[in-house]
Amino acid sequence: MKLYGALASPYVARVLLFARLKGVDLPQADIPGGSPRADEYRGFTPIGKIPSLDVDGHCIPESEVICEYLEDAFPDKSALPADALGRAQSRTISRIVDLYMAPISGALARQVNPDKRDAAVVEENKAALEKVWVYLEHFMGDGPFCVGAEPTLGDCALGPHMAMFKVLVFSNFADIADPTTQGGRLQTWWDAMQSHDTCNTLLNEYTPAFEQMMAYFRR
Ligand SMILES: N[C@@H](CCC(=O)N[C@@H](CS)C(=O)NCC(=O)O)C(=O)O
Repeated sequence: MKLYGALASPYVARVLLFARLKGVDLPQADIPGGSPRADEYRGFTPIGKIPSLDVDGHCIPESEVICEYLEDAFPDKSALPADALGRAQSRTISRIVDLYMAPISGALARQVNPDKRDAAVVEENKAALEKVWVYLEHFMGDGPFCVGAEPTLGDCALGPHMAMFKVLVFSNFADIADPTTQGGRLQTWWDAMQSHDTCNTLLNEYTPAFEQMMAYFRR
């Protein structure tokens, strides 16, 4: 079993954090052909995105599906809440990240350079992001993590994404406030992530890896 994809991707970071929480050894390997766009990699996964998991030559694509595979294949230590409702809550956070938060990062990444910025696009995405914070806070449990006292799937999705937003969005768009510094539920959550050894270590590895990509977005 090996994982293809660089840590600078928040989706790769999600899988790595999930595996670490479960105590699963998940080796990373070079992408076949050297790039997600390479023919060799497209032969393995025509989706052409990272991460993908190679299980004896079988491809499992999509970070969320990879996490669920790890949960099924290595059941000794779970990284989902114990009860059905908690599991649904944790998965909901992960879905909100993928369906509503991720498209905003893509849109704002194209607006990082102030000389090429379209104020209307920024405004539209700022408004969309405010809704995302409402969705997250609404569906998070008591905490301090997304659901309960331990990090689970939802934290693995949201943690790297929020760390990416700190570098990509909150540092570049003065009008878009960082919700993890506003004293609400998302701050409680972020503080918990910082205080948790495994989460903190992963986020501290992820952030400089993503920062290296900022030169590309500033063009
Ligand atoms: N829904 C996918 C998203 C994966 C994704 O968008 N990965 C990006 C990197 S962050 C990618 O591979 N882009 C194609 C490329 O880099 O050429 C997942 O959860 O795994």
